[in-house]
Amino acid sequence: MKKVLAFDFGASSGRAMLGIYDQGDLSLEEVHRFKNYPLERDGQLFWDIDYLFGEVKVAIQKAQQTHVLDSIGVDTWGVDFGLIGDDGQLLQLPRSYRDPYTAQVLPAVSQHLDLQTLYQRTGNQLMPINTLFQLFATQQAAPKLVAQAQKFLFMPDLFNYLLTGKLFAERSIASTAQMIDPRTGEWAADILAQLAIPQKLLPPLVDAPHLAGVTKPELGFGAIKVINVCEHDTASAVVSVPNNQNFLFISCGTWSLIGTELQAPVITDQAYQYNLTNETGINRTTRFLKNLTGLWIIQELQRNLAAAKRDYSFGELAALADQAPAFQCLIDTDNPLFTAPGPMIPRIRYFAEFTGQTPPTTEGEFVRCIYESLAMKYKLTYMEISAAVKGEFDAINIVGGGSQAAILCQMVADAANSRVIAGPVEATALGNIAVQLLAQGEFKDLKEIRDWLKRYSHTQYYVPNQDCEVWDREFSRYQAICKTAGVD
Ligand code: LFR
Repeated sequence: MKKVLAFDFGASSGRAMLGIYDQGDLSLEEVHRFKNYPLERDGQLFWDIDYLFGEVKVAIQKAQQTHVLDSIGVDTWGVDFGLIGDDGQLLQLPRSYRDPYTAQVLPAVSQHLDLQTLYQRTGNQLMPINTLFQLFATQQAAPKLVAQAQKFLFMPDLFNYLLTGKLFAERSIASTAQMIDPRTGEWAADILAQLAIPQKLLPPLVDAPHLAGVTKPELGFGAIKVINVCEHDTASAVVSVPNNQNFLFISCGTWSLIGTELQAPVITDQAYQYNLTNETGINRTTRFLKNLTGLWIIQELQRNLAAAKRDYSFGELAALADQAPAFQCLIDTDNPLFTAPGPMIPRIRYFAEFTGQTPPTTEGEFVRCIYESLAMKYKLTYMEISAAVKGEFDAINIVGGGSQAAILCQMVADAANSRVIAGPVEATALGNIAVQLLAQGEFKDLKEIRDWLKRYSHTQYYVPNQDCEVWDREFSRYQAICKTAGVD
């Protein structure tokens, strides 16, 4: 029997999931959940690291009250990092990518290097939030700070460092940075040189699963192994796609990551034009994908409504959307208008009016508008990815929280005219746990993990219905709307 603890830091909460694995049976228990909103100081957004590490310690204590832990693994979203000084301490709170401080960074970077060459070198979709751009913006605003730094650490590696005192960069999280050459899997040091970012900042790269170290004695937990799992939450989620065939995955949480798993990166002009990214997964596979906005707008809408004393669960919001008329209003869910936290209703109204549509009025209409727009975006991206890899997919696997939204899963089946396999919901935590179990020798390889997940995880199937033609028709209108709005 093995007992492992998986930490997953998401956009609104962090969680510690205890996995107890015994010969093919897994019991999964949330031992601790805590808030994870960015800390606002002087109009800037940061990771509240002392509070969060405090919660990590509480979670370990709670788990240890009744269990002897075999290992711990941490995953978070990509790109964010902390800077460590010569004394081994954080130099300042890590910035949150939700802070729009990099919004204008691409033109500034393009003064130093050609952006298409940067894509060719790193294979990463050019998103202003990427680590390279955050580092560049930090260096521009605070050169002394970067000069004082001894290392930079991605967020999960930072938590591992606080636990073990060891400094590493796990490859899946590092592959979100725009700083890795995906052909070799090593740092693209020349890129950093061109931006005058010191190479001494780069920690050694490791592949999951890797033993980062054991918990420091002064923490009082004894020596628990800390494993570098696939520390990028999306990489962990893709580990647990319960399919060993040719799948398109949608990891649907706050973000939607839509893509496929390949043996080598695809870095072509077409992939560049579609803004498709090459990230690294388990066994150095390529996650060839696009980062899209996911449930974020609905999550914010739910928060906005709750603040106005109108509390709805996701299920209730989906039920309202189900009652609302189809295809009234469509938005581009990736329009920058929707990126920052804040009131979504006026933003959707503004978008609708700007693109000559009648804005939604009821809550159900707003939610339906978001779900339909997401499904349209997935359809578009499905087409782009198929074109870029010159192939079709056997099925779409939706994993993560969004796989619970039957309304969305059916829309995706209809929009893409494809079979949809939905689940597991807990994909990220399961991927984190499975890779810890791989480290403990409980699984032989990725195939064995996925075969086990096929049996273990609860999945739902959706097949396209007759609405496919309507979706095709509405798709042209959607594309025209996006064009008017100026993105895609
Ligand atoms: C999902 C995710 C995406 C990444 C975005 C920002 O949580 O990790 O994969 O692009 O967050 O880091």
